[in-house]
Amino acid sequence: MIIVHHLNHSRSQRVLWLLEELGQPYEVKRYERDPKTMLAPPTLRAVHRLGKSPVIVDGATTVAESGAIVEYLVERFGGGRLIPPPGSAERLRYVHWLHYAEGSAMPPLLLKLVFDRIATTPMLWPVSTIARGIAAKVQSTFIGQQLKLHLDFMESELARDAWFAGPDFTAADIQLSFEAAAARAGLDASRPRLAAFLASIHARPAYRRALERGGPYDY
Ligand SMILES: N[C@@H](CCC(=O)N[C@@H](CS)C(=O)NCC(=O)O)C(=O)O
Repeated sequence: MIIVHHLNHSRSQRVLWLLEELGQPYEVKRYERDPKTMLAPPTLRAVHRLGKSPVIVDGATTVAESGAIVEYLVERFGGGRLIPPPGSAERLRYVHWLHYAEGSAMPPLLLKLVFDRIATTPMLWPVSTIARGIAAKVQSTFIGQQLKLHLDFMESELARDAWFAGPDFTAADIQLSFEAAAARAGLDASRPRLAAFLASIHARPAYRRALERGGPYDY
């Protein structure tokens, strides 16, 4: 039985969802973020030295990093499902999106989260004024532009097909489902295809089952 080491409000929700899509039984071991630091508890380090989620354990095999977990599960249990055929144009797109999610889209989203927090964390004057000034400058000169670039890119790519890799739903769509983060970055009516993508994934029975297994999810 696969064990998913699942942190609340985190990327490991993707892994639960993928396992539900594959119909593969799994056990969820839950971890709660520290409410102040939002970090994972130190107990997660006993599973993998980085102490981050997701991590899965499949018998003697431990796999960390959500993209690697997706590749592992699709190869081991997919039987050709949720991945385009080898050698196809869709397969290359699939590989691109699988890496793009963490490699390109996530860094500006994470920066936004950090700098939003700097702007709202109570601090003594004059540190608060300086910190908020720097945060606002970084947001306006770098983060905002980068997020727009990526959201525009994703929106335009969805003009070709309803799903990222092609006409069929794949595990790359699961890897790209950091919906709350995307919403924080300004996902509104001006990006109808991304909004439709989110509505489509939310309607999938496997997505809903995974939410029931994983608990509260705001990521
Ligand atoms: N690139 C890694 C990121 C892993 C990661 O940073 N996970 C977050 C949750 S979304 C985490 O464990 N945060 C708590 C911590 O860093 O202590 C992946 O895709 O798995």
